[in-house]
Amino acid sequence: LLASAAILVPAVAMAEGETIGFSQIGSESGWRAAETTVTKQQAEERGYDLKFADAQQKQENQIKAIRSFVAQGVDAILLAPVVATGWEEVLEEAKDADIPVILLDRNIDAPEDLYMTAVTSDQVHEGMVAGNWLVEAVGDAECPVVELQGTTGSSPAISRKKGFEEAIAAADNISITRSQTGDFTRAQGKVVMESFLKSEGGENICALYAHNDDMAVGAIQAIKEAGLKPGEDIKIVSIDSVPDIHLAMKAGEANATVELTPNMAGPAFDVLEAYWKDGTMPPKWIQTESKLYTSDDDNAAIYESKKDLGY
Ligand code: GZL
Repeated sequence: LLASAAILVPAVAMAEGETIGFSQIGSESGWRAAETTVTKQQAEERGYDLKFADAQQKQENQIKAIRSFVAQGVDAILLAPVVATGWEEVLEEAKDADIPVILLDRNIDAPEDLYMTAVTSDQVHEGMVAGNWLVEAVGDAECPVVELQGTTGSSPAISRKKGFEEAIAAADNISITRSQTGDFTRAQGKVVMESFLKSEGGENICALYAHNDDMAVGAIQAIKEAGLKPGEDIKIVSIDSVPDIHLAMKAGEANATVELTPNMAGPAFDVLEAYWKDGTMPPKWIQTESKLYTSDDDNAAIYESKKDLGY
């Protein structure tokens, strides 16, 4: 006897064909351009329909984008939050719509139930790695440091400052004499470094700590235009490991960088697929690796390995 025809119900909602909204900060740095490239590639490979929104580094544009994604009824939202505060209201709306939100590359000050997980590096650790490198590099020589901070109010700017200061705290010969935001951009990094050189005098600056490589690359230009040798007269340590900082290190114009992977979307999509498959919930933090590179490394080879990744 033929049993009544089984009604084939998909056992699980397949990830294929899901619609995902991505609220991206902008393209302020080479690193972020690479993150966007990788995210789009990953979505393509996994068969997602990715709705991409570039906020031009404005939180209100990110909030508008999230509201639009909720109205469209997307299956998940990726958010790279430009600053750490001001997200509760709009993330409550996503939660009420049962749309999982995953944070990419930055953290927020909000109740953990408002996002599924955060895929980020340990940004305090990144600052400590940079500070520890400088402590090693200068020994007991007097070393006044200038600091180019990331975007004001962003989690990397807050945490990378904290970690660096912890690392140099015990070194009486190392102190931060000037600190100002360069908003993670090359252009601002150059402008602010020019003001540091003018106010301090290049001969009174031993090192630059930049919260990302793009600001360091801008500062290198300013240091050269001031007639000084970046990487020698002024040591330079920064974060991201973008291709151009490896070119600078190869030329002896920068000294160290802490690598940040642009592939935050891969782990994010993996946990979404696990959730859609059987309801598995990820931990609240998925930490990406941080690796120190210096001018002693084979920077030509590292540049070649990164130059086509969309930076
Ligand atoms: C850090 C990330 C930072 C990069 C910068 O996780 O948010 O934002 O270090 C980018 O290059 O602007």
